[in-house]
Amino acid sequence: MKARAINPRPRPLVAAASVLTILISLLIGGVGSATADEIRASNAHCVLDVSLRDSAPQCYRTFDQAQDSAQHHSGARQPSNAAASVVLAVLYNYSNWQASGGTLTLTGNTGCGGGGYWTNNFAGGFNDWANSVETYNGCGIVLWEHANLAGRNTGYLTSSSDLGWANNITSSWQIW
Ligand SMILES: [Ca+2]
Repeated sequence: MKARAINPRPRPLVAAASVLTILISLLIGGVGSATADEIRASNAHCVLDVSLRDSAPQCYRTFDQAQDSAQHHSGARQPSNAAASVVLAVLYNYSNWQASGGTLTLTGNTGCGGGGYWTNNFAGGFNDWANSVETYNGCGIVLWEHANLAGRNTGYLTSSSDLGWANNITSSWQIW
């Protein structure tokens, strides 16, 4: 179900700020366009640091560029004070981990298994979007049908080539 139906009155200033941040990220990353819908349509490869409060996805044209950024291998894009990050999970728009439809890489400041735990709603471009997932660094993920961990959930997944009933309908997640 669309997040809009769950939360019929989103805070417009927050939404506008998110779109602006995504726009800036896209310009820096070189993908080009602006809105969450355009991120979706462009099959962008985005990285979100879930350990930072209110962080926005950084988006790139290619999966390799996104992974370089996620693992801080790409010096040119890294702020000098950036902390090391680890990949927690990669979500794919398509089944079978096909990156061509766009990806969302979730990173944190530590892996799982040592108490790492995160939860969030999917940003606009990634709501009702994921079809497959792979997790890393001791993590697993639970995907929920609605925002704020509501509705049905997938159970704890470390890897799934096809989310089945949950394809294109999940709106929030937990990782630990
Ligand atoms: Ca999809």
